[in-house]
Order: sequence, then structure tokens, then C-alpha cells
Amino acid sequence: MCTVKMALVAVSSWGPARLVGRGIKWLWNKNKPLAITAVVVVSAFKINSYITKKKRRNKWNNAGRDVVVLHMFQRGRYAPNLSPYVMKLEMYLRMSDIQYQIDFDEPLGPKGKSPWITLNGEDFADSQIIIEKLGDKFGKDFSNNLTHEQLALSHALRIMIDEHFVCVLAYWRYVLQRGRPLMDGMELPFYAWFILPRFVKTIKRALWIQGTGRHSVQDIQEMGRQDIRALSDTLGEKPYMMGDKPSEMDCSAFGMLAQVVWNSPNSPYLNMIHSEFPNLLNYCHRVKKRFWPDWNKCLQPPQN
Ligand SMILES: N[C@@H](CCC(=O)N[C@@H](CS)C(=O)NCC(=O)O)C(=O)O
Repeated sequence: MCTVKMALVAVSSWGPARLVGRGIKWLWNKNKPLAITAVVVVSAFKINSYITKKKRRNKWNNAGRDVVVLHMFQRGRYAPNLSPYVMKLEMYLRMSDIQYQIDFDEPLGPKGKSPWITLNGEDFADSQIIIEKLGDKFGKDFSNNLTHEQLALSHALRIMIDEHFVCVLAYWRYVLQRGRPLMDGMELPFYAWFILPRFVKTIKRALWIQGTGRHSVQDIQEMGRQDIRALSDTLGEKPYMMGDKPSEMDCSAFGMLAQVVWNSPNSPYLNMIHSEFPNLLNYCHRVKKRFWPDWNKCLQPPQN
């Protein structure tokens, strides 16, 4: 009996399982055999998930010396990913010819965000931190030909894309469209429709706290136009954002513009790119052709 009691205490102290633990305690007072069965079932479930995690970890740690395991959300229907940061990092891995494998089992990493990577048994999170880490490790610096002024511009534009435009686009995707582009852009199980409203609410709240969510729709749209114009003016007639050669800045730019071009049908931002900033559309197709020759195979379901 003591063992059962200990199991009850253990179950109730597993953070997320606390609720289950309380339920079992309640059951213990009502019906002991049923409570014991519940403890056995919950423990079996826990042990199974522990073993699964352990197996995954072994697989990632044994991916091969210097092979990056890129953890991400499922592929998209129209673009390889619906996360601009995942696209950014995968583009960098392609640009720098670093060997990588993809893992869809655990998309959220140590910071609770995607993407993240495992490299030689160590985990790293945040697309930018990872790019800088990999650049140092593999000696890949695609910005070493840039002047200080160009580096400063590149830095400022990256922040504009990763931290500002992302909020503008998220407002359209999750607040105005209530997450529909996510559901349309990915093959998700039917129950995702039940989770979606909660997810949308969380993002709406985050955008309110961040500040974007407090502006009018017109103002947000205008902010988006200014960001897109800044990118278009920077690109001009050049093949890549900072010149004739691609640099890290193109990873952020393409990762985000791909969201507009392939994952935001009928959005004001796609309309702007078509009507006011066509150099960005050509840029997206150019980058796609060079770095994503297997684009169609990277879709879910894969296309021919
Ligand atoms: N600064 C991070 C941002 C990553 C990020 O926000 N990822 C989103 C997907 S686009 C995510 O994981 N969201 C899940 C969540 O916040 O719960 C990076 O550059 O990697």
C-alpha cells in the first residue's frame, strides 16, 4: 500500500501531470482498485514517453560528427515551412553546405521555440544565435566582404524583419485571418481546429503586449508597407540583398518573404509585392531556384 501511496505522491509532483495526480487521489478515496489501475496506466504512459525521448536523443546524438539535426515543425503545403525562422535557418544550412538532418518529432527546443538544433550532442536554440555559432564553428562568414556601413544596414534590416515585420504578418495571419493560413498551409490533424482558437488568443495577447496589436489595421498595414519598401529599396537591381553574393541577411529576408509570397494568399502584403515591389518577387524566385532546387520535395505532401 505504501508503494501505491508513494506512486500517488510521485504522480502528483510531476509538474504537468499534477492534475492527473489530483484526479487519482480523488479516485483513491472513492475506489482503490480503480485508483491503482489509473496509477499503473499513468506510469506506463510516463515510462513509454521517457523511453521514446531517450531513443530520440540517442538518434540525434548519433547523427554523425558535425551533422546538424534541425528540429522543426512539419513541412508546409506551399512552402517548406510556415515559420520564417525555420526557413531562415534551413536556408543558411543550404547556403553554407553544412550537412544536416531534419527532425519533426520535437519542434520546440530548450527555449520553447522552433527552430533549434542538436550538434554533436549539444542543443542550441534561436535561429540567429545558431547561425552565428555555426558560422564560427564551420568558418562560414558570408558577410566578410561587407563594409562596416553595410554590416550595420544588414543588422538593422534583419532586426526589422525578425522582430518587427514578423509582428505585422502575425497580426494578419492570426488576428485578422484567425489562423486560417496556418490551417490551410499545413497538413494538421482535425483536432488542431479545436486548439486553434486558444493559440490565436495567445498570439493576440502577445501582440497586444508587444504593442502592434494596439494599432489600427490601416496603421499596421502601412508599417508593413514601409518594411517591405525598405527591403525592396535595399535590393534594388542587385541579385542579393547586400550585393552580388548572398549573405546571412538573405536568410532572414528570404525566410520572411517566402511567408508572404507562398503562405499569405490574398494578403495586403502579397498584393504590395506584386503591384509595388516586383523586384522582391523576382528575388524570391531567384533564391528559391538557387537554394531550394528540391522545393517541391520539401512540401507536405511532396509535389513532383
Ligand atoms: N527568435 C527566435 C524566434 C523563434 C520563434 O518565435 N518561433 C516560433 C515559430 S515562428 C515558435 O516556435 N513559436 C511557438 C511558441 O512561441 O510557442 C528565432 O529566431 O529562432
